[in-house]
Amino acid sequence: MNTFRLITFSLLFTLLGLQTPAMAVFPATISAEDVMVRVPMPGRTVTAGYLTLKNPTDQPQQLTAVASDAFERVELHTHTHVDGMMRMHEVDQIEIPAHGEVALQPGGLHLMLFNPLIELVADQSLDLTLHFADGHSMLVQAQLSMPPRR
Ligand SMILES: [Cu+2]
Repeated sequence: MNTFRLITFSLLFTLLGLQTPAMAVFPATISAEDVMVRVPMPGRTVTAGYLTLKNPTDQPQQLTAVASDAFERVELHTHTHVDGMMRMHEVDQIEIPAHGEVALQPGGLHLMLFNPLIELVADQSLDLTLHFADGHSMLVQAQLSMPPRR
């Protein structure tokens, strides 16, 4: 679809009092899906968060930090195998490849959230702010979920 057609379409939608289709006008950007934070286990002050980041742009993007009003501190973590043991450690950033995605999930990359500042209740949601290396940030809603039973 060429630019003239896009403009015509936008004008038509405007004349009809409809919203202009967002995809036709704004450039593609990072999206976050399945954003989830575990309710901490009883007596614990640390918990994990997971999400999938999709990057429809032509450039790789890097998630550099996550912040939440509900926690004192949030770190980016990964798991590595050391001498047959699963260990986790902090990473500086998480890369989302161009036209690709990265999943933060149990056993791999994840968010580590420290010292909740509010009471966390399953099925409620909380805001996370994602910060990227190119300077932009994004507010996403995380669903609070109970830890898996063992
Ligand atoms: Cu961790």
